[in-house]
Amino acid sequence: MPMEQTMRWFGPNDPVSLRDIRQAGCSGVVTALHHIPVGDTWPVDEIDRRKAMIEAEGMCWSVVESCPVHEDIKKATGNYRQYIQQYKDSLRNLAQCGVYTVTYNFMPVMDWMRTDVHFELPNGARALYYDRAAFIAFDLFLLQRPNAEADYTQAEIASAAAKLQTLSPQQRETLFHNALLGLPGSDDRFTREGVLKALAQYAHIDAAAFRENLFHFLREISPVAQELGIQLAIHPDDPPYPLLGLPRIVSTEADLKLILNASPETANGICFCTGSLGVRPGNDLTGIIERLGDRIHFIHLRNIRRNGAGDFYEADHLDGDVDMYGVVHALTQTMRRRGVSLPMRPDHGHQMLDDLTKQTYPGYSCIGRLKGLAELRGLELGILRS
Ligand code: DNO
Repeated sequence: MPMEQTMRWFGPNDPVSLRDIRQAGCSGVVTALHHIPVGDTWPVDEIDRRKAMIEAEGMCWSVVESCPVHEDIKKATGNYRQYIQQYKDSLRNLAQCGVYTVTYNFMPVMDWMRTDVHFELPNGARALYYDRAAFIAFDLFLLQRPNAEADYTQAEIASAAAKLQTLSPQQRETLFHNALLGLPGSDDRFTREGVLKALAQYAHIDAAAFRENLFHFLREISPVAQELGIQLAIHPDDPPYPLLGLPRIVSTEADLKLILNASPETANGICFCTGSLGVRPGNDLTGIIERLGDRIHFIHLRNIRRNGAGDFYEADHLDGDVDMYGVVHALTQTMRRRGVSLPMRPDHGHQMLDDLTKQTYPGYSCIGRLKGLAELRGLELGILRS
């Protein structure tokens, strides 16, 4: 049984249309009600309307990505109890409409982080890039986060300073904006003041406290999800290590195990993202599938190429440091054992060909994802037939 092929759609304003996604070969769509403010309940009529749009193009709404978690829940402050209730209400409404897989993340303040969203590859296509020295330069010299120096070695600070010297004022501006790009699916950007304020609110929340906040949330929502038949899929940290002094607790296999053990329902599961987990050389991706595969509810397949300095770029789906053959092989075995077809989306793609002149969400132009999906589909078919 092959994986269910899906693509992410950012809704009616996405320059990539549902028809494009259908033509790419997808039967499922991954989307979210991005226009609903974070924390508000997703109403049934809005869910139904979105679902009808997808079905009108001959596909189904396979996965919600994301139903975002309000910062109050992450910090266990303010109105977090009410936000948890509202989260449960959104799950109830989704189940009522027949949408049963929900992805979310528990990264504080920001979601993914890249320093360059137009990194030019030798063939002229563009990819997303994380340059650690540039990121540190952003943190120390552009954001000027108080006490940031304490998080870095002298050598790191020196190479960040050297990096800054190579950047023109325009490039510094671009770096600043890239690092503060809003959540995917929104055009809002953080301001410097806004970020510093948001970061300061985590000053007293270390990894252990942050983990407790996640576990509390899970113990509240997992039983509800289980009863509704909803599968929750937590997305790993991207990149999978602490940034800007913030705790990150979904970065390793050990983290994932703690999360799965925190609430025993099978509804409490994982979005297995190879591009996020793969950035840490110590993460054994095929081993994670073998050991935690029963709780994988959604799959993001993406490749990355790292260097020894903590930099990485998003490589072709079948090229890079992630052993995509091994990953897809392990996934096919897990699905066979469980008797399920898990939804999979090619995560990100290069901006290439006609898309080079189009304005799309970073990582989510059409042609590069179509290429990735086609390659992955062929890889999987070959594995299934051999
Ligand atoms: C980036 C995405 C993430 C992901 C969220 C899930 O392209 O993979 O933004 O959607 O972290 O909550």
